[in-house]
Amino acid sequence: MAILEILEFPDSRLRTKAAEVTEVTDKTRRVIEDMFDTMYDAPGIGLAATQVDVHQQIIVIDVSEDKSEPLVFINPKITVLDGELEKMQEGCLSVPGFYEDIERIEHCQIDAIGKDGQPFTMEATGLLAVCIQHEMDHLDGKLFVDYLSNTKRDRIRKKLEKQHRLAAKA
Ligand code: GNR
Ligand code: NI
Repeated sequence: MAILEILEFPDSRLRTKAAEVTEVTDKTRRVIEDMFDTMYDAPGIGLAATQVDVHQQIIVIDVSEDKSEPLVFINPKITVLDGELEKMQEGCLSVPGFYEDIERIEHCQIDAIGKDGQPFTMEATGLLAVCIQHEMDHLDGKLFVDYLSNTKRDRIRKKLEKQHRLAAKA
């Protein structure tokens, strides 16, 4: 059991583009275990490796009520199944304390590799679809605040920078 440090906006490491995983090894599975520990502890419904400063295309998600449905997506690819957009309030463990409405694709298909190294396909709607898109953005160096106005994003950045300064002094 290892809880990893979650990088926070505006940390420039969150802008790193994750590399494809070329082979799923025991080391990959150890990172995945630590990511689940970190996500459940936070608590959150998803976590991208980028957020724990591991720049490989790995996502963990659990959107179930009782935290009983862990999902792993390695090298995920998204296909839009329905162009419709849905607006949902999003938060992010890397932008703690801020919540904003973001539009995402409502219905998509994900092709990925599982922790066993086997490719699989999954259809997603609702919160799961939103969460997958949010996590895939992280792998691409993108954050939900990037969809907001510059004014709003700057306000969030300044508040978090102030918190980080205060935390560093304590
Ligand atoms: O825990 C999280 N909740 C959430 C809610 C709405 C839309 C996306 C998310 S993901 C977030 C955890 C996180 O930051 N993952 O990167
Ligand atoms: Ni996030």
